[in-house]
This record gives sequence, structure tokens and C-alpha cells, in this order.
Amino acid sequence: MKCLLILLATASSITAHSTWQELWVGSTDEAGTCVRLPPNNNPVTDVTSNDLRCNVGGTTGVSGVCEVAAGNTLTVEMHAQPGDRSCANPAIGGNHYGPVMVYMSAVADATTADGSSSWFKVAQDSYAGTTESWGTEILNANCGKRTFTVPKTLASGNYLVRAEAIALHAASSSGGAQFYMSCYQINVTGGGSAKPTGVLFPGAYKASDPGILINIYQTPLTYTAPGPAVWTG
Ligand SMILES: *[C@@H]1O[C@H](CO)[C@@H](O)[C@H](O)[C@H]1NC(C)=O
Ligand SMILES: [Cu+2]
Repeated sequence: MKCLLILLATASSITAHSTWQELWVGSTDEAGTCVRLPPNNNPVTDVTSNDLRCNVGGTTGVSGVCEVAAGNTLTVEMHAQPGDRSCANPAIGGNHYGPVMVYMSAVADATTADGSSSWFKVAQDSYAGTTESWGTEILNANCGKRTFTVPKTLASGNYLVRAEAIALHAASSSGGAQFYMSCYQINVTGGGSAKPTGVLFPGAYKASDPGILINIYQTPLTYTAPGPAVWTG
């Protein structure tokens, strides 16, 4: 019986895991052409690991670079299973409640950058008091898509874009938070002169941060997502 329960628990957590897989530039679907795709949909749970940058294997680049004009939008897209973009399936299901955030990092060459450079936050959906307001639930309501504007003032050049969802359903014990991230390789054109300062991964998060070690089932619940404030240009 115990084995069966463990099997069931394992099965349900696997079906609930997810991966950031696709990217849109404005209204153009670039699919998976410039993503460093993680090997599977398992989360990272160690905030001190280099895997926190761009997921397992994510310090190594791919050949594709997506080009975006400063001031245009990018849309990162998450789904549970590889290549399954069906809106009928939750992007991140299984009560994987938590914030959704996007970071960028200026790099010399997006195809070779290892993610050790500093990251500034460009988008965030955290929590606003209801289950539906969790970033992950907003993502589910939008078929896994989160759109943000590349600030018009941002300096042109190569960047990594790091999309992240943190699932907090088991975050009341240390190491229980689940980090899902992928990095996209981007070339920003027509930008300004802004070079925002940022944070490092690992380093930006601690296992004991109130946005990472938290019982999200407590009432009333207040929540502050980890990392720096959003930079909007
Ligand atoms: C980025 O875009 C600029 C402007 O179009 C171009 O000169 C440069 O070669 C591009 N770099 C990469 C790595 O795509
Ligand atoms: Cu999961």
C-alpha cells in the first residue's frame, strides 16, 4: 500500500511538472528555435546550483538566436509535455501555485554565454490574494503564455532571457520549492543606452527567502516573490 501511494504521488507530480519551451517575437511564433531546452520537465530544487541559471545543461548554448526590436514584445510559453502546445492541458497543473518571472542578462554572445552574468527582472506575476491570481494560474489561463515588453531604452546586443515559474505547493519545508526555468537566446536591435544592474544565479535566492520557504495554504496569505524589483526601462 505504501508503495502504491508513492507510485501514485510520483505519477501525479510528473504529470504536473512543466517546461518553458517556445518563444514569440511580437506576433511571430518562433517556436523552439532559440530556446535552451531542458532535458525533461523536472524542477530544480537546489538554489545554490548552477542549474538555477538556465536549468540542467543550460549553461551550454544552441545555434538559434531570436531577434527582437527594443520596444517590441516577447512571449515566453510553458507547457507540461514536450511539444504539446494544446490549450486544453494546463501549462503547469497539479496545484503548482507560485510566481512567474522573467529575467534578462546582457551577454557578449547568446550562443555561448553560460548564464554567469548578471540578471535583471523584466516581468513578474506574483500573488494578489486569490488562487486565480498566482502567476502560474494566470499562465494557465493564457495557454502557457506570458508576454512582456523589451524596454525601448535597453541597449542593443545579445541577451539571455530567463523565464521562471516557482511551484510552492510543497514549499513549507526547505528545499520543497520547485524552480522551472529555461533560457532563450536573443538579439536586441534598435535599443537605447540602458544597461541595468542585476543579480547572479546562483546567489539571488536563498532557500530561506520568504518567497521560497513558505506555507502557501496559511490564511491570510501574503506573498512576496523572490529576486529584485522589475525594471521597466
Ligand atoms: C544582432 O543584430 C544586429 C543588428 O541587426 C546585427 O548587426 C548583429 O549581427 C546581430 N547579432 C547576432 C548575434 O545575431
Ligand atoms: Cu511538479
